[in-house]
Amino acid sequence: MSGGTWGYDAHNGPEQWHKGYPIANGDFQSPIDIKSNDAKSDASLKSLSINYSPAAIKSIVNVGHSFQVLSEDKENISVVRGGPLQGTYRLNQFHFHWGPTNDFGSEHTVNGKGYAAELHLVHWNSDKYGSFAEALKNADGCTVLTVFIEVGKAHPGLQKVVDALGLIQTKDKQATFSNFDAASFLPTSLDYWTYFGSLTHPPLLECVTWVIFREPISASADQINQFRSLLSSADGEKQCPVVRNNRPTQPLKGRVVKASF
Ligand code: 3UG
Ligand code: ZN
Repeated sequence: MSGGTWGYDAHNGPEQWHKGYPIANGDFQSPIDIKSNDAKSDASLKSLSINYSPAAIKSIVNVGHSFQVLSEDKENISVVRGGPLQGTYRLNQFHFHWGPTNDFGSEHTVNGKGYAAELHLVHWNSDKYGSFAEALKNADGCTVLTVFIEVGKAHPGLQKVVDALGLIQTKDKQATFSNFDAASFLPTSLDYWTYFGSLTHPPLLECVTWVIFREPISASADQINQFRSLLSSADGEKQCPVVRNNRPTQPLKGRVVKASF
């Protein structure tokens, strides 16, 4: 990674990240393989309460290795509470992870099986911390609601996102993206697994209560294919598509995954 920045290629990818970010070899890294038979069913886990406001969604931005849809960071208008969480966590952004083909693009796996893509709805603990940046430095700082995506019927909500990708083809481009219902991405059942882990790319901070929905949602092959049309290159540079942005699974190191069901 010397002289450059991290990415997902051989020279700057997940196997190299530990050189700039030693926590890559830490005890609470993500993603993981969820072994469903080892997950501990926990009757005390409450159900999740998710309240998203379409008015909170503001913009879509190309961050080079991926794209993000940003939510209003100033007020608790889109939040998650309950489940394994203490207090209120505010939506900051959502983004996706994908792979070179739709056979395997997710970060988390279930019993060794990957999905075509994975959605991360990223939230921070706005009861305890003053900003997302501050929350990242704390074990109870963040929660990421995670939805697996399988190939099937086209997803109407995702189509609005895919249509906006044309406006942010190159790195650092931003576009207005508003009045979007992030709740349209939630599966019918809110049964979930939960465990403590990290951000899945640098800075890899161990600040995330992961909440992973058991039931996947569907998107069409064409919708997922269009993620790979995003460019990691800036305007005027040699065009370089984001072929993949998924980290392989990391050692569990004694952690116990809990199941809400
Ligand atoms: C994330 C995730 C982040 C990050 C990351 F916000 F949501 S993930 O959901 N894939 O675990 C960040 F690295 F991996 N950050 C937060 C990126 C840099 C700024 C702080
Ligand atoms: Zn992510």
